[in-house]
Amino acid sequence: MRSGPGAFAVYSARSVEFLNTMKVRTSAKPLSTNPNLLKWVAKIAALTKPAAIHWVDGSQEENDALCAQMVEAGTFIKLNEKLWPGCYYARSDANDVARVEDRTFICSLSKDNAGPTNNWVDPFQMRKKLKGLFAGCMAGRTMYVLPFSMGPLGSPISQLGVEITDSPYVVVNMRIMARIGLPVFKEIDKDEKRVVPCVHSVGAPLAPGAKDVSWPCNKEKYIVHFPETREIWSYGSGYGGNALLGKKCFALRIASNMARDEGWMAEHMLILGVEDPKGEKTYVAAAFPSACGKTNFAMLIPPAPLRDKGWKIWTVGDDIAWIKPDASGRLHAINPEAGFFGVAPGTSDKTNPNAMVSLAKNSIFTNVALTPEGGVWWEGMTDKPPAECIDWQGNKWTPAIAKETGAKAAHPNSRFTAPASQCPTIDPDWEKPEGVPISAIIFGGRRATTMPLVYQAFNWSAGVYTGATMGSEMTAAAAGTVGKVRRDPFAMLPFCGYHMGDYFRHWIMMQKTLSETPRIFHVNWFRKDAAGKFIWPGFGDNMRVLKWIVDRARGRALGKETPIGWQPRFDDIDWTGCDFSREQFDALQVVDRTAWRAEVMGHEELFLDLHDHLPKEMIYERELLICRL
Ligand code: TSX
Ligand code: MN
Repeated sequence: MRSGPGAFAVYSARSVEFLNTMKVRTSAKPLSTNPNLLKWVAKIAALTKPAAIHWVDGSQEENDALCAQMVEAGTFIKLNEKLWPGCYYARSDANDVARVEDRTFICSLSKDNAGPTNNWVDPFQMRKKLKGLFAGCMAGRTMYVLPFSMGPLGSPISQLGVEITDSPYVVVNMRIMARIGLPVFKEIDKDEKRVVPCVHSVGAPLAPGAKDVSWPCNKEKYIVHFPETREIWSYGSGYGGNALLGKKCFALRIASNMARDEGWMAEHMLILGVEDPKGEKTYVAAAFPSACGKTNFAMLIPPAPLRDKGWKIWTVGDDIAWIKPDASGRLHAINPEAGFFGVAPGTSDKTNPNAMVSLAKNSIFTNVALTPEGGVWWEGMTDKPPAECIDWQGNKWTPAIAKETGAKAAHPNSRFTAPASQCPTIDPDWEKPEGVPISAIIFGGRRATTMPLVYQAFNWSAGVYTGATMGSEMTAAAAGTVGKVRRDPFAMLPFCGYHMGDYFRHWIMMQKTLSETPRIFHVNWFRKDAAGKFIWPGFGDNMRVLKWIVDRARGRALGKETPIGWQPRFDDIDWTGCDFSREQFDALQVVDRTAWRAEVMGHEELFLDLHDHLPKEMIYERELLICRL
C-alpha cells in the first residue's frame, strides 16, 4: 500500500506501540500486517477510545455471531426462519431514517472546487471539528475494522477501502453490499494499492454500565468528504448512505474525484444487458433521479410475446456504475456493489418479481413493518394488507388505523439489503474483472408533460446536454412545490464530489479518449394525458423502448429526426401483444414547441448557477436546440 497522503495519512509515530499497549480488549488480533493500516487503526482508536477492536474477517461464523449479538441487544429481530430464511429486521431511530444532504460536506481545499451544489467547509476547520466530535465517541463500544473492495476483488476497475465503524449493523450490511474481510486484507497487505480510509461512528458513547438503546445515533450529524486526501468521516447516523460508506460516499462522491483525475467515470447508474433473439447481448447504463423505478428497470421482465421471441434482460447493477475505457477505447462498466439497498415500499411480485426473489432470504430489512408470523410487509407489497402488524416505529398498525390516521406501516424510505447474487436475472458476467461493454446510456426523469417517451440525442455533446439538463417532478410534498421540475444533472446532484460544471466538462472530455462513444437516449415513463392519467403502461412494456434503443445502438432501427433528437415512429416499435394506438403513441411522443420554450428557460436557470465552470458546449447545444425549435 502506498503511504502517500490520503491512505491512512493521519497517524503518529508512536501509534503501533500504542496499539500493543492500550488497555482495550482486542476481540481479534490485527488481521493485517500493513504498517500504515496498523498505525491508522491505532490512531483512530486513540482518538475514539473504543472498549474493544474487532478486525472483520467476513466469515459466516462472524456474521452469525454479530447478528446474534444484535438480536440480544434489541437492534435486530430474527425473522421467521421458515418464511424468511437468514433474514433480520431492524427499526432505526425516528431521527435517523434517510441520507442527510444538508449535513453532507465536500471539504476540498478550495470552495470553488466543491461548487454551488455542495456544502463546503474549510478542510482545516472541519478536521478540527471532527477531532472534537470523534474524541472518545466510541467509548464502551467495539470498534470494527472493516476492509472492503468496491467491485470484484482484483478487478483493475475496483477500489479498496477500510471502514472503521462502531456499528455492527454497518458491518453486516456492508457484508452484503461489498466484498469484505480476509481476502481484502490480503490484497491490502500484498499490493501497493491505495486504500480509502473511512471513519464512521454513530456518535453515542456508552458510559460504564449504561444500557444501550436499540438504535444508537446522534442528533448532530456530519457526513464529510475530503476529496484531495480521499478520506471519508461520518458521524451521528447509522442509516444507509450515511453509514455504509462504500456506497454513496466512496463509490460516487470520492470516486467521482478519482474518475476525473484518472480519466474514467463514477456514475449513479444501473447497468443491464439486453439479450436479443440471436443471443447477442447489448449493455446499457441508465441514470434516473429518485422515485423513477431504477431498481425495477434494472430487473425488468419483458412482456411474454417479446420473451417468446428471445428477448431477455440481465441485471448487472441497480445503482452505481464505474465506467472506464479499455485499451481499445471502448467503455466498460462494473457494478462496484455486491448487493441491492433498495426502497421497499412499492416493491412487489407485480412491480419487480426479481427483487422479491432477491430479498427472500439472507437479507436485512430496515424500517418496514413486522407481521405477527415474524415476516415483513410494506405498502405496495401485496394488494391486501395484513390484518395487523407492528409499524416501523414499533406501534400496532391495522388497515383501519391507517385509514383513520394515515399512518404508514413501513417508512417511505424503508429498505431491504439483499445479495445481488440472489437476483434471478443476475448477469453471468456481472463480476467479470474487465466489466461489460457499454453501448448505450439512458437518462430519464419523471415528467408529466413536455418530455416524450423516448428520443436519441444527435451525438455525444448533445447527449451530455441531455444528461446535464435532466430533471424530475417532485411527487410527495417534500421540500418544494409538487409538480415543479427539479433539475438533477445526471442524477448526480447529491453525489457529485466536485463542481458540477467541471463534471459536465469531464463528460465532454471523455469523448476524446474513446474510439467509440455509447449512443445517448432520454426516456420518460411518466407522461400524463389531459385527464392526468399515465399514458404509457411502463414496467415490462418498457422493453419495447429498450429494444428500439439497443437496435439503434447496433444500427438496425430507424427513427425520424425531430428538434430534440431521433425519435421512433409508431412502426419502429415492436407492439406484439400490446394494444397501444398510433394516436396514443403520437400523444406520448409529441414535441410541443411551446412547452420546450419553457423547458430551455429551465436549462438556462441551471446554467446560471454553474456559469463560471460551464463548458461552452452546453451553451452551444442550448443555442442549437433553440434554433431547431
Ligand atoms: O418502476 C416503475 N417503472 C419502471 C419499471 C421498469 N414505476 C414505478 C415508479 C415508482 C418507483 C412506474 N410507474 C413506471 C415504470 O415504468 N410507470 C409508472 C406509472 C404507471 C403506474 C401504474 C400503471 C401504469 C403506469 N398501471 C396502471 O395504470 C394499471
Ligand atoms: Mn441511488
